[in-house]
Amino acid sequence: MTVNIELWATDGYMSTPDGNSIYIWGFTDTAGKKAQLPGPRIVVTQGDVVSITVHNLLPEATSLLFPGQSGVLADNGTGPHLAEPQFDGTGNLVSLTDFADYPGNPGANPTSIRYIFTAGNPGTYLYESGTNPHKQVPMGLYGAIIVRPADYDPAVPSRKTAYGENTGTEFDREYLIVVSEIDPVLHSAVEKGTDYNIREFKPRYWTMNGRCAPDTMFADGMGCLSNQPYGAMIMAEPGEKILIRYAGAGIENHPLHLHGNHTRVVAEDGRLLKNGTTDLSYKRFTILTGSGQTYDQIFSWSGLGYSQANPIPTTLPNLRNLGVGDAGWTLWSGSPYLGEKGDIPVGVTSFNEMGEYYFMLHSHEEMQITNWGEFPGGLMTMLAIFPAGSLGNVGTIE
Ligand SMILES: [Cu+2]
Repeated sequence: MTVNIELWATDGYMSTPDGNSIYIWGFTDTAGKKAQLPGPRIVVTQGDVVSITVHNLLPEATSLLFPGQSGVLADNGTGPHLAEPQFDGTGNLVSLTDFADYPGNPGANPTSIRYIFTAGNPGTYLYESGTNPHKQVPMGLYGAIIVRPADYDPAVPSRKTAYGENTGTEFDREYLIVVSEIDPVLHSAVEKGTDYNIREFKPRYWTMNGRCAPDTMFADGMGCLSNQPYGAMIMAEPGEKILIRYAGAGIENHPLHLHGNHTRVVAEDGRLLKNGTTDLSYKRFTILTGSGQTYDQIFSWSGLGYSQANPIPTTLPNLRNLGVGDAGWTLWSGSPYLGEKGDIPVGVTSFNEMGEYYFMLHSHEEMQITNWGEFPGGLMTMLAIFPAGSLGNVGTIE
């Protein structure tokens, strides 16, 4: 089928947990709305003809590249043709692909452009600006595309997969984490129209789905983060297969790791690491999420053999030997048993809702877990293990 998507390239503001408000460029899929960070998630099915029209409201030309898609066509009113790099009259590269002009440009080229491609492979992909990308992508003109396999059927467990039936990529819940970084000096220079030397790019904030920790742990669609609609909290029940899709939309590489769990990378850049005879999928504790790359991982939390019959196969320390009184231990439920709450020492605030377990997921480059030098922040979120049967349809991307 044909999927028609309209995006407006416009500006807006993002919030950071330290009270800053940062000017961004980005996309919205609703006319008249401000830009969101990252751009709207695009979820299609393998074989779909995807038509994306970009309306440019920015003060300079912009465009979209679709890494991982082939045969992308562009149409700015003269009919579809193969999208290709654009040069000015003297042979200088002005854009890596066909672009939409900006309103008021005396050149009077169209300010809307349509891109068309067939989603050939399932997987996780980025879309991002191909015009002044060193500036426009960090400003926020990027987003992610999920392509479902052609036989995807969420009602049939063997066909609720990332890459198709019999590829070993079944999942119960899925999460998408798009990482990037922000140099506020660039954003303020673009807002004021002043010069900025990209060679002096020095990030002060790092984002998961456009948010800096601890905002990463807020739910989707929080009113206080109106232009940053996507949370990055991972929630699971024991034994479930959890699919985590990482996408690196920034310039830096980010070593992301999940405490207490190895994940299995089943695909990179939207390509399954397995064919009929060879399985190149691999287990990792830390995944160096490269700039421009995507990683699909599946793991299952079983907690040292946790089961209903054997809830905690370990010897518990005395309460006095636990660090629950210290700042930062506020996710302790008071009970070591999943789904139970117990007494908390006087003076300790517990944010634990129902006896769930928490594991941190963060960048192992320590500077990236700060907000303008202040720890904790940046590329950090949590995996929370909830009691069986308590999560409903949390972790469903549509
Ligand atoms: Cu760690």
